[in-house]
Amino acid sequence: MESKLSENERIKAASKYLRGTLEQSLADGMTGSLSEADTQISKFHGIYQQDDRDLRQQRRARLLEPYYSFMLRARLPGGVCTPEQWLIIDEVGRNLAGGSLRLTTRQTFQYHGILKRNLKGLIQRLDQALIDSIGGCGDVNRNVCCNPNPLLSELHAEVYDWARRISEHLLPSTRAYHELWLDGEKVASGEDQEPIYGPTYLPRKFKTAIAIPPHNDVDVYANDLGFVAIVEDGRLQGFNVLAGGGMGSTHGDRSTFPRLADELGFVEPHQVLAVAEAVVTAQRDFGNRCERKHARLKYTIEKMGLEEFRTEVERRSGCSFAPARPVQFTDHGDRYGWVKGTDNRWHLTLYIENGRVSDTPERQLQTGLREIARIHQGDFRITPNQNLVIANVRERDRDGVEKLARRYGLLRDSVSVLRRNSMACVALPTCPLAMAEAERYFPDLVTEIEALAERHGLSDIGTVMRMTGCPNGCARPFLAEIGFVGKAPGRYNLYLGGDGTGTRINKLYRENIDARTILEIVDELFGRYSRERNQGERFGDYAVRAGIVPRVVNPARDFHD
Ligand code: SRM
Ligand code: SF4
Repeated sequence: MESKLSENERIKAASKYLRGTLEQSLADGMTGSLSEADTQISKFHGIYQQDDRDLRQQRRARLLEPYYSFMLRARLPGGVCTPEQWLIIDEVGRNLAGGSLRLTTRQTFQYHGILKRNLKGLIQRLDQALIDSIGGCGDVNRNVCCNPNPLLSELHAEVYDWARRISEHLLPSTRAYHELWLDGEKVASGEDQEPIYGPTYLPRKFKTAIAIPPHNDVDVYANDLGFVAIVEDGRLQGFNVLAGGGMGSTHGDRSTFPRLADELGFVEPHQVLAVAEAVVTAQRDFGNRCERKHARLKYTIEKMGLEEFRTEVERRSGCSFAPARPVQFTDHGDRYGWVKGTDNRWHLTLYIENGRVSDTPERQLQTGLREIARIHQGDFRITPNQNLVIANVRERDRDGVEKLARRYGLLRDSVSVLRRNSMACVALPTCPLAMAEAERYFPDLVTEIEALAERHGLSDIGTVMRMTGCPNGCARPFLAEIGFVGKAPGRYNLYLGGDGTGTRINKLYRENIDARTILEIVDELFGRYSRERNQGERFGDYAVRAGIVPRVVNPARDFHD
């Protein structure tokens, strides 16, 4: 029996290449929201309709419609922007959005709390900074991540250029964005074309990242499409291509699971765009368009089998994969403070707790970064761990940048390694899918875990801890050594056993536990770890070696067991 296409497929097909009825929805002053179908189409333009969940009940009781506002996610390949762009990004956040910025786990920034009437002006102002939000969300290729490692300056520039080119190559080509937001000339929708995507785009979101070993800050194995740079004698030889990674799952649903991407093989740089396009079109044609829960590339590969998928990509791209080259990753976090690149430029990585750029009574992060942008001659790089690098600072400008960073409290030397290696997703109050708090609660939990670490003589451990408000996995908790995943208000599933390099999926240890139980468990396990660990052994490796959790080898089979 043939299955029915999902509702999203009908909406995309009827959208006339992503126009939908957005023009009318935006003009409707009677509501702060868009029509139901337009809330799906707006995502392709980088826009999510949300409502403040803290206010839901109160407003319902007063018979008011939810407090609607919008989140906009920009496209910023490799997370790189200039100081001039930063100043506009900052200004837009203060004037047209909720006041602050949010750096994301995919190296871009989001605004929350944008009112419908301000959307167009906001997009136009960003356009003046040459920043767009096309494909920030939606069933297309999203922001392309790229290792921001400034140490290897020339190599970073070359690899970053590939991130930019892949992003451009896989952009939707519809003129809808220009027409709707930038007053571009109207094109009859029938004349639009999508040579790569076709009129119904992809079955589901699609993510691409490039890593430069030994650093895996981008968590390359969590992406639908990954490129691992192969460097010999300081020169880029090509890339190992990976396909089929992803984090999203549903509690208790064994047909969904996080998955590490598989190796397809090695290609030379000139083959990158053809291979990227072939992976995308194979997913376009073979992905599941009936059940969105099973529509990501990881499920397509599980169903087709890796060999058949590889052959399909080779056929479409005209490239033959050579055997993947051996690679070794050592970490998937950021390196903080000042470092000097191979070209003698300086780079300062700042810790930004959970990516939230705002002024607080303790530190004026937003103001400080604005002041730095006013004097900075290099660039800014958002990291895949929600932090920020003030990059390419000349020797003679270093003191000036450092002085401002100190004045506004941006250099948080006393922050523990544990906290620096932790991150949380947005969750409440804006995320409609959150089952529990993450960003607003995690810093407090980390404080309590820091105290436990200290009690057991583990103050210097850099255990990677991540929290999300639901199992969609936006802070990639299933790659953490300790992952907390929201189950219900105040309750989390606890996962253990990531390897600290983003190359092993962790395993459920306890389900649906509250903060008190979490702390009791961590206390006990840290005690055991401090007594029984081998020299240099990470907590996640210890948890697997000691049999606290089994090693997850095949998540499709044993993630939920
Ligand atoms: Fe995510 C949905 C926030 C990275 C997996 N994610 C959402 C939404 C848009 C909720 C929604 O659908 O309405 C969240 C908006 C919250 C808010 O109020 O801002 C949201 N995701 C985020 C961000 C902002 C988290 C953060 O704290 O930084 C990240 C934005 C990245 C970006 O700039 O593009 C973010 N999301 C991720 C990642 C990490 C990554 O890509 O490396 C993942 C796991 C990897 C993956 O895709 O498998 C991720 N987000 C999801 C999923 C599950 C997808 C799946 O295959 O099941 C959803 C839900 C969905 O798509 O249905 C989701
Ligand atoms: Fe929302 Fe869940 Fe993503 Fe957190 S992990 S931002 S709660 S969808």
